[in-house]
Amino acid sequence: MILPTPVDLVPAAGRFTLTERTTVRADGEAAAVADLLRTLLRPATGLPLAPGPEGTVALTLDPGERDLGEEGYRLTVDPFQVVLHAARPAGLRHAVQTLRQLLPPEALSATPVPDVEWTLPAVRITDRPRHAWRGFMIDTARHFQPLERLLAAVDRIALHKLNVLHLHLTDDQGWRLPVDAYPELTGIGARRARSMVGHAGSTAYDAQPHQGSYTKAELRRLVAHAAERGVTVVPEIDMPGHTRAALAAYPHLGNHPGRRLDVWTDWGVCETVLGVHEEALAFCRTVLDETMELFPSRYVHLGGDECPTTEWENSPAARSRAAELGLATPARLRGWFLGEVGRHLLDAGRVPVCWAETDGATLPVEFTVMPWRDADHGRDAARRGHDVVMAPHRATYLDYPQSARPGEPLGQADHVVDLPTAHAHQAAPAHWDEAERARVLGTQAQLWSEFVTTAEHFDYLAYPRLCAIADRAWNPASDYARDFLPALAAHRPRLAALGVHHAEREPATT
Ligand code: TNX
Repeated sequence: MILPTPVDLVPAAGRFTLTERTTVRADGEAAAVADLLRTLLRPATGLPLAPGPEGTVALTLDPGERDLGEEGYRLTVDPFQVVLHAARPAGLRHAVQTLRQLLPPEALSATPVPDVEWTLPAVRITDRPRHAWRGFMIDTARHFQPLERLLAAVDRIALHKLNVLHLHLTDDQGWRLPVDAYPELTGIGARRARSMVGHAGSTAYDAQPHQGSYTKAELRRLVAHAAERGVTVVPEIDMPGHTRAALAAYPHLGNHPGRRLDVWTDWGVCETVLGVHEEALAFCRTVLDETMELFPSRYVHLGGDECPTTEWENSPAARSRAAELGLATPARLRGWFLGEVGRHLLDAGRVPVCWAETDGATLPVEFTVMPWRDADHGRDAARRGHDVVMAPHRATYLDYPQSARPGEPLGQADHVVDLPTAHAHQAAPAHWDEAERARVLGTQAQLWSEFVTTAEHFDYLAYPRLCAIADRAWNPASDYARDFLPALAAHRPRLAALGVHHAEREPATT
């Protein structure tokens, strides 16, 4: 049983076994996907799966197969051959992930597994995703997430046929992106003296520094590793709020040039924001130029969330800027700021993305919007003509506890996102009209990392809820009890073979 659940799967009689002698036929662009198949199967199986024109495993591409679209595929297994077929390489990569899941779960192990027959059941699968954007956001700012964890995350999300890794790289508590023009962003901004223990507003702190940043070489490696697996890395540089770490490094970018700030050690929403002057705009453009050099993705995320406007309201310079621009109130400067910086991305041929906030009406229509508060903010944005990627916190925030059971580790406390809730989230809700639904690019899960300090906790929060979100984003017809839960039961040994520390129990269903 495959996860995400395929749209159409017909079991057939017989089976096919991969052996030392099995060869793989793949022409043109399919050859790179055959390499991926070898890379993924070799650690556990040791099988060479050598290229050969007569191969009984065939990867074929036919751009004329319009029905399969960008990411659809057909996978046919019979006793004589295995055929992976798609219109585009992205579809073939998904076929490879399905093939891996048809094998015994040990096939996903990172180390050799002796004495296993690498057998596939005969089957005919025709499959394609409901949504083009199926993402996972990782917050690398609140707690630094080492490169190895991100590389592993890419492997795992590709297994679940997710195709976007959204990297939240900067925030009040840390700046993780190297920028040559502003070296103190990581020199000063990547380290904080301590961390608040507990939720926002707590008065307890640990006594240890927290730090970390990536090198450009590491980020390039991540982008290449992801691309080979069909995953696009979308970088996020949060602005004009959530910039305290940058302001600790370069105070002149803020609203009080002479002030010395530390990298924030608290959780919650920080009052300190960028100024609305030319230096701050030039800073953002330069940072984005270096970001675009590292990340070829069409989409670049500008954050834009939770931007308190008190500093602007109290700043004569910001107030007069708002007046010059004809804005009704300095609070409108957020939309103006994002519009200015967004235009820089548009001029470079990229699409700006930002989190939806209540003043979203002032954003240029070219922005793609991510509603995170209320799902129906997505509907408002769609009506204004924005493309939308749904990320409503009540269904997609994996930093929320997954149950109210005693002993559940510390998470954002105000809500529980259990497995049925994560699975129930429809990115394009039935009560929206056709035109609104057509604006929905897809959906994604968010792992904010205030409380995520170890690989084990990261996995525990992500799995299996990410499996549920991936299933729903791929196959909207999948029923929780009838389709998803049995697929998850078959999938858990795969997670175990991958070394994922997944939450073991499903909540009781009634
Ligand atoms: C809200 S969602 C935030 C994050 C926090 C998260 C905690 C969003 C755009 N902003 O800064 O980490 O809540 O759940």
